[in-house]
Amino acid sequence: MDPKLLEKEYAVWAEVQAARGVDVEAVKAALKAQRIETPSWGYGNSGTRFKVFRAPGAARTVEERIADAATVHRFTGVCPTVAIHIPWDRTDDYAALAAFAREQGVAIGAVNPNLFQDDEYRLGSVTHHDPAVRRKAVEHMLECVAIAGQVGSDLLSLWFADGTNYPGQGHIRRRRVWLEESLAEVYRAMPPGMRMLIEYKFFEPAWYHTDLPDWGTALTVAQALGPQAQVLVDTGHHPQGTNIPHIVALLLHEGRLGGFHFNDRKYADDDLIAGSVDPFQLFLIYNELVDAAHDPATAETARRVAFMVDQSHNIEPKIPAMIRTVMNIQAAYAKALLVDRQALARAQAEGDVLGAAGVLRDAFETDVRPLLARVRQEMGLDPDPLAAYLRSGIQQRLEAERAGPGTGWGG
Ligand code: PSV
Ligand code: MN
Ligand code: MN
Repeated sequence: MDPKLLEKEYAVWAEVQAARGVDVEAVKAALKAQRIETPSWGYGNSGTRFKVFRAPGAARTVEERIADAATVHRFTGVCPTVAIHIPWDRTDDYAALAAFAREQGVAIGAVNPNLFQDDEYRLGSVTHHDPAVRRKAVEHMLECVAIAGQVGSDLLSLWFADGTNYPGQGHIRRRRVWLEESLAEVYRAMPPGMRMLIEYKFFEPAWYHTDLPDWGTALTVAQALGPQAQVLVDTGHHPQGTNIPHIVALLLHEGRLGGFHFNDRKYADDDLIAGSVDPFQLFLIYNELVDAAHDPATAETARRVAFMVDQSHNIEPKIPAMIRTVMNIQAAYAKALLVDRQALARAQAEGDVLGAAGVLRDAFETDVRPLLARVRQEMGLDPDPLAAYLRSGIQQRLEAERAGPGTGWGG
């Protein structure tokens, strides 16, 4: 857009919002301070169990995945860390990998052990009936605690595929005891300040029962372990119709909301671009976070929440998909910051059902693009990061440089 027109559009926007009582400068400051972590695995080739399509220019090595995360950070300004998955991102020298990331302009964030790809894990990892398999799983998590230390990360992010496919296949309570025992050993190995984020998922790959199927189960495990254990909410990991903003509010109340894996879905764990299918849900999640940030009882928990993306871009170009993701998340946060919290509290206190719902709708229906464009300009960025990336020639360069074999990881 013509810069003069952009300027005018923002001026009118800011005037209207100020007249509504919005502290526009505070909103801009919050948006500039927002941090979103992108996942290394979102930059390599991925697919479904039917087919992996090779995307021209997709990252093939851990260095290329980190470099692509750094590119996303350069265009968006709010993605200074990248999550790694071990062994997909395995290397001989993690200190050197961290230094490489720093040179690129990012840091390594959450370390994700992989407890689902080895043959030994066919019947589970930390809940396997064979102590030798549980040992292997614990050793791998301990290795990831050490890796986190070497790369300067304070987040260990855990997801387990553990579960059973048939009634009677496993002893559910015994498996729970093994899960807690295994995690307790890892918990004890974590240095102070490191957090263990426990992710749940209601089904897949197990079809009859999953050992960590929901937020309540993850919460009770975290509570049994101690204050450094918290729950990770992956937005794609719930049954249809689940009220995720409600879960977010309750975990904040318990002081146990550790982080998110943002993505969107239509049916199950589809791993689509966050905010692409249900932007209203993403807004309502951020509405709970902003509300909690204003409440002394929950502010500290809200401040430490790790906002991470967990997506696989199977048919879309990876870096543009990640930039789009970040823009969608920024829009959701911006709208949540615009909620008139006094009007909302008043409507709630008066039992004004439509009034309260209307306050949220008003914020959600506000066009925040002029605001975000301005925020980016003030951060020294292009007001439209996606268009800027597509114009930059980087994609064409990557496609030329990375032509040839290699799918990223696993072959
Ligand atoms: C599992 O579906 C999951 O959401 C976990 O976070 C994994 O670590 C990630 O996907 C990548 O497979
Ligand atoms: Mn996830
Ligand atoms: Mn998932």
